Amino acid sequence: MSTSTPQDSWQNPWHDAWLPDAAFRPLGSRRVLVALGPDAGPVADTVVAEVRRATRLFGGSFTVSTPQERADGEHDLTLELGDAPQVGPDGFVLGRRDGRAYVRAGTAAGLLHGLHALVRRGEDAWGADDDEVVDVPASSLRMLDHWDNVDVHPVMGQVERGYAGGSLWFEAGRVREDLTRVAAYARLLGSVGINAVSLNNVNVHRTEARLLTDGLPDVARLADVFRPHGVRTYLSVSFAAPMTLGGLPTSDPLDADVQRWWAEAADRVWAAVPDFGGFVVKADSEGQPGPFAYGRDHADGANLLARAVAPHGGTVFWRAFVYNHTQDWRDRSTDRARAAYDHFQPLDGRFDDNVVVQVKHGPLDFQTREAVSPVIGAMPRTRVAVELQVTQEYTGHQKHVCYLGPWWSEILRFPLTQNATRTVGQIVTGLPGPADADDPDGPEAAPRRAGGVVAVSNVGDDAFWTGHPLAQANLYAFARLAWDPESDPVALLDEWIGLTFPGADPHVAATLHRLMDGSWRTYEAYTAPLGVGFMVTPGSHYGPSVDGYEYSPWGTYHFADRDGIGVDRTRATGTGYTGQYEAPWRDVYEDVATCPDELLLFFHHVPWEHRLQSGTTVVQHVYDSRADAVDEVERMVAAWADLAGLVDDALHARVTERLAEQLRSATEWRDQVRTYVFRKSGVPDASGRRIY
Ligand code: GCW
Repeated sequence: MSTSTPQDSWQNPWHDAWLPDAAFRPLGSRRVLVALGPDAGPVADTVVAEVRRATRLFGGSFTVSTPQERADGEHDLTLELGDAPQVGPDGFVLGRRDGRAYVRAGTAAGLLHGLHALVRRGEDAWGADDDEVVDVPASSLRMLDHWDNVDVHPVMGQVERGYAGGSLWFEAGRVREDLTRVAAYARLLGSVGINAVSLNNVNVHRTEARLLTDGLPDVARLADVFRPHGVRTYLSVSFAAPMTLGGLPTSDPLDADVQRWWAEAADRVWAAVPDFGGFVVKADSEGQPGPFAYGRDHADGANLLARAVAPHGGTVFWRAFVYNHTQDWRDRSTDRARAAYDHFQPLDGRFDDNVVVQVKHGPLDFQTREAVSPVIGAMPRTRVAVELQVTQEYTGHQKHVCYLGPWWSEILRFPLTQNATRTVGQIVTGLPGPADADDPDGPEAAPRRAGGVVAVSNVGDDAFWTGHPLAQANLYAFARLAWDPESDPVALLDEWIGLTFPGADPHVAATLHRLMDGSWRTYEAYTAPLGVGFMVTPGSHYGPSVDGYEYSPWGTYHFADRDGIGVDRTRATGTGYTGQYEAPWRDVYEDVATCPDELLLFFHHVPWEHRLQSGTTVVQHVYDSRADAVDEVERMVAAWADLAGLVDDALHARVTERLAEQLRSATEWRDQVRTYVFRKSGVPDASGRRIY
């Protein structure tokens, strides 16, 4: 049994995540030449610092030279900044020739990414000569949004929907003095190619708004910490800022004073942070101010900010999460799922080029299972980004093991538009799709529409970064999928395991894989069934409350009664939501016979004894899958217990504690959902398992 404390086994009071020293051993024991031009900049300094650190730790050596000097001396690896037009601003070439490895890039950021790609390959990077790999990110924008509050919010705390302690940078009303930990975070992000962070909550409270004014020196300090890792800084702003900060009587986007106020605000921000990225905006959503107050639409609102930031090369990320959160549950015609499309699709073509419409991946709100949002494919004349949620708001609050890579991969690979021939990943990254030749805007249109891949971060000042140590894999997988939406989420899981637990007993890697690989489906199987969503405790969104949102102004009902369950979103008899999709999905989802089982209750209201494509009935599916999933959690608990002494003690203890809560919570879900369904339907469980 290992007796080490975290402080013994980690270099810092926080966990090393996927960058433990041991992962650098293959690189650090080699002779490395870093060939840079003069004044290569802060990211190049990071490359040098990484190599210096690794070679000092593991006995290798390194030289920094200009490209002209590079022939001198014997080297095992050359990291070279030079001409590499084929890899764009972030990519790199990696290969091995005549027994030597090399990484070449046209920018320091590309070189940094190449260095880490080499680290990820471990000893394999040092084997026989290999074909050259050209690795270019699919998306030029790979962004994490942080819902961090400057002040501790009375309900939401320091980080809204944060399950990993406080904010890494804000503490009790201000930016922390000591940003050492932020630098460690920036290093983690840079190592997996994240290149943008938004610092503050999209729900902008009064103190956050001040980041735009007297908070700017602090924003600049944070930008200084992120910059050496190739990460640009963004801020969430309030649409009402001209009034709350500027003292103007209005925030009307067509008002000249308002326009001037934003232009001056942008001037101040870029004066403080010359490479600032831009603004993220949640407007007319869940109580946030927006253009509707002035009878204007979201294009008017977004373009107001876009024109203010355009002279600086800035971008506005305008969120499409707009719906009526004060609806009446008695009103059967209002469907929250329709809202984003109804608001935004008619505006296609009206947004300025430096506006990105940021769309949640599903039409509701980051549920465990939702249909893919039709908005993503419905705006061919608009730059669109997809927004994923790494923080586990609806997927177990980082108390449950829930590896989300497979879910995001399904979303990114989903063929949404143009008769199902362009995937979400292709739309948001601009990667060519098979339908480009038929594109009404011409084959070159796809890249113009690319808005990027964005997610809500799951980190905090917790020693493990993410509360649940295994939730680090979600941050890792998101970043890697943002780089390449086609990557295999199972391979990414193994990559993460290999880096985070280097040199571990093979039993450790196998157990981690076994615990995490299917964990999203297990979570789905003990929570809300067949895509119906919600059924969570209102407010916290943790734990079961089957009718929690059934009579609520927020929408999202399941309509269970003695005869059946589900939401009729068909064109024929329901809310018409299926009509927001292009063919074939508008028909696939419309027909109960072709609608995939996992989304059946999202699209249809069916009798309890409706037979699924799987052959079982809805009611029996609910009974069986909930019970089987809890059995699986029991096996997960046992498998983890078996790793005691084989992984870091503190990490083992933390996961053990979380798994105990997962088992308790999953059992509660199982029993409440099964019992609810039995009481409504009166249909007994054919398996004879206990119902309360
Ligand atoms: O999922 C909901 C959350 C809110 C969040 C909102 C949003 C930041 O419950 O906490 O607010 O979505 O995405 O804007």
